[in-house]
Amino acid sequence: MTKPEILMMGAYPQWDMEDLEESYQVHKVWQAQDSESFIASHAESVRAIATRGELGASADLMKKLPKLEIVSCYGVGTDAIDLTHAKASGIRVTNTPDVLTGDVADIGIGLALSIARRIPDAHAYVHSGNWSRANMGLVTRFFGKKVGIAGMGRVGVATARRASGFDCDIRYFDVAKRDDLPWTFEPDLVALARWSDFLIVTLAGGPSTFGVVNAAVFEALGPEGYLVNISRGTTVDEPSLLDALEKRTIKGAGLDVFRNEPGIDRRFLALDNVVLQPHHASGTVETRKAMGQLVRDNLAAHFAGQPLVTPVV
Ligand code: 8YV
Repeated sequence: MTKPEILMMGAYPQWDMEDLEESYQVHKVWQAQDSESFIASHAESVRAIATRGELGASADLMKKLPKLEIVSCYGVGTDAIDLTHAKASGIRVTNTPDVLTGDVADIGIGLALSIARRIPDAHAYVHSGNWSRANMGLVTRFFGKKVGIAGMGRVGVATARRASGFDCDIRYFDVAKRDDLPWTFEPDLVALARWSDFLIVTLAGGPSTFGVVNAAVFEALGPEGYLVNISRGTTVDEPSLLDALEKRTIKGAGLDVFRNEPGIDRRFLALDNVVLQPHHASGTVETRKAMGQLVRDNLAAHFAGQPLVTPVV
């Protein structure tokens, strides 16, 4: 039997690649000299796209593949996939929810601790030999502080639970109050920022959240406030964030995501009040194994005519 053909937009770990190549004919876009002509040369036979959260699949790409049946995304965020086009064209879409929630929430708390307690600076301080000359300057406490969570989806809930373990007071912003949760709902993001010592952004990406964490939010967060972003770079108005960090109208930021990845704005690199991560919140071996398995399970279910495991569309 001939193997179904898959267009892969970016690499997965070796264990996933080996597994996929056993069941499918895999066309690797990222290895092509000229991706346009590479895609065109396989357009008539590709039945699935395997992509990653940040790479997505545009309507343009899908339109080039007349036999396309399914887009399987290695990541929970589908904001870079044109779901409207997929739905209208009968193309199924799957993602990898739940399996990455804990890791992303861990990094939300990890970034809050890292920026407030200045853990990377402390590490550099010990390395530099300065410790024998003087003690490092004092830092800011995290436990017991006011933590505002913007976006009370799976990652927001997991982050709030973790912050509760640090005896933090928690409030959250979202489109609606959730009656199943014990924390205080705040329908106004600026008001949440004004109340918060730490504002942790866990919103889904996409047009409805584009740039909502803006200059007014930073002004409300104030010179003692910290921002943590583990959502998408698109949710934050980045020039305003950079201004606030440079002018120290907020105290600092812990960031896993950016507007332009991996070529982030170079202004970030000159700052001493940030901790930066390379969009790696879900990047543990354990979670990435589970994400890859879910991508493969969805593809296998589709080609076996079975219900999809985690359908989006
Ligand atoms: C991944 C993500 O880093 O789940 C998402 O939406 O952005 C991340 O978990 C990414 O999809 C892997 O490349």
